Amino acid sequence: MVKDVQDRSIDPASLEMLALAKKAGIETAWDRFEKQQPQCGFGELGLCCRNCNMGPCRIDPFGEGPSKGVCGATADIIVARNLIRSIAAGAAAHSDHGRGVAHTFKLMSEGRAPSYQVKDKAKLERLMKEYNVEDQIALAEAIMAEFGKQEGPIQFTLRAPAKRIELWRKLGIDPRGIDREIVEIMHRTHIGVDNDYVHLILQGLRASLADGWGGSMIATELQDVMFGTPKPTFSEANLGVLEPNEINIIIHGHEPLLSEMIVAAASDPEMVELAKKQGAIGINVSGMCCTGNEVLMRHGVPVAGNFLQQELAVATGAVEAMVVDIQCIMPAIGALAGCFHTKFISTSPKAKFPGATHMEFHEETALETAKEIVKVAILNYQNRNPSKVHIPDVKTKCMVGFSVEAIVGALGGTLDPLLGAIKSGAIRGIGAVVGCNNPKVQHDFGHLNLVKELIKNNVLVVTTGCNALACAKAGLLLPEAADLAGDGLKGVCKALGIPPVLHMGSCVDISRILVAAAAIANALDIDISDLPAAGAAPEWMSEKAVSIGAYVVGSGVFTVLGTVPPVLGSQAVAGLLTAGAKDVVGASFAVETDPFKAASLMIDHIDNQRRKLGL
Ligand code: BF8
Repeated sequence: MVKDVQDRSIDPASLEMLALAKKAGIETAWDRFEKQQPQCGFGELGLCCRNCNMGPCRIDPFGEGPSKGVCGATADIIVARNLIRSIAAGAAAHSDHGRGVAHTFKLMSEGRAPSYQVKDKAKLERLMKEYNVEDQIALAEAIMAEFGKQEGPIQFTLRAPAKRIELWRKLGIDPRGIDREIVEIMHRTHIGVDNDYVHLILQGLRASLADGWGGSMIATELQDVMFGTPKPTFSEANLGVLEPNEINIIIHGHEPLLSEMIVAAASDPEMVELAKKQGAIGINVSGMCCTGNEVLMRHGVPVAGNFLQQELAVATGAVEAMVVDIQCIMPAIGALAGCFHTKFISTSPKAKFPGATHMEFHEETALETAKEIVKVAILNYQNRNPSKVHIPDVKTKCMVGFSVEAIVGALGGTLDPLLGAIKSGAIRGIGAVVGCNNPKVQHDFGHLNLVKELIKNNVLVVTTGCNALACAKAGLLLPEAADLAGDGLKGVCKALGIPPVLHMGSCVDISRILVAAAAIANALDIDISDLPAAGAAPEWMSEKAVSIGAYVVGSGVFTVLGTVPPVLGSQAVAGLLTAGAKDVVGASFAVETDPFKAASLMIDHIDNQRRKLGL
């Protein structure tokens, strides 16, 4: 547990704001985390069951108290059920995002969402070919139908190597429709249904695969079609991107359906003119969390920070509006915004918050609503209290936007240079480092130290989500960061002019990493589980991260978790996840809270894989 304010983060902008927050008596997630100590020991071990009203039941981990719930459920059953319910929630969140994007794509294709257009025609055509349909509306219908498919396969799973698909089929975890798998988790974890922990975990993997190769991949692909496939571009990251003399609008959440429109509305000359009339020199839109990643990589919109910085951004006193949609938005923002002039604006029909002004966003009238929101922010500038404004002078340049297409482009149109560098050992392997912040870990400490260790050891890092933002703030997304890499990786980066850490986007864009892994495995004619690659989520906290971890392992990639998942109450479940899974899906989890040791685990795994491949 982090006690001293100066130990809460390693990010200088955050430390500056944390000191200010302490002085001003502003409460943050770190303070609330401390007030929660000690956290429930049964919950931490996954041993609390609330699935029926004979409970809540809890199992005594020391063997002195109850060893079964009222229905007779053991620790193994309770831990497995709790875990896969988290997977269901995480998969639902990603996939509902994907569904929202697919719905908008359908409305756009039918001419009912005029604010949206096709920006990547080539990708649209590739998708139509993949789905074997003749027109855009048929594609939209086929993709919408994926969610409720009663029988498999879902189309994008066919992108996986043939050996992986065969394995999924053999294990009975080749996913059907996303909704189907999530409902089946909720059914099987109801009292008195599925009480075999292995069988439960397999269903968890199946639903997670429907997320990674289904809901998340649908989100990524259709976002690229509507908003453009990211290309390398430069921008800036950290709280210092807020401008003292401009209207600051922060877009926070996940769906670019909203953030794209806010970005467009804010550059409307009418809006800029109105901002000037209010005495501001312009409108400054910046991002937060994954929607920040979306507009960062497509438009170079600067990003104010990652998950644990959302309250610190409001505490700068310089934010006219924080506009949010879904996921990872702290309900605490409402009360905090009330201490400043900041308008906290919720927009999703699915997500309301105490203290927020709700300006509901619908695809049919997207740009109009975005303009109304921007106007509210502009008119709020006059309420800013200059004596409360404190913007840390900390921001860092970053190079972002490495979609798979962009990586292949940077390599000269083929994966061959990358394969050659892996074979020669110049690149030892690939590390996918992703995920959240969590006050259980010193903010950004896990992310940055793990990534730096990997690149120092010639492991090329691909990153998304809040890890990507931590790397952006620390300068690791710049080509110059190659100087921190081992000689082999440094040489490759310098020759190609790329950073040693490639920003691949938001958390749904981990689907890009799956596509890249499948393409590399296919090129080498091996399964994903044979690749010299490993994954990590050093500071994970969300249920989406649980689903991600499950589909990454289910796809064959060894993954190290930096915070302890609530499974240690069952030795059987913990053993299955950290060892037994290797014999089932060819990959397993490790839990390691020390990022340096986590890097060693990943590097050892990569070296083992290389040996097995004869490299
Ligand atoms: O989807 S990494 S804190 S912002 S859950 Fe949330 Fe975690 Fe950040 Fe994006 Ni992902």
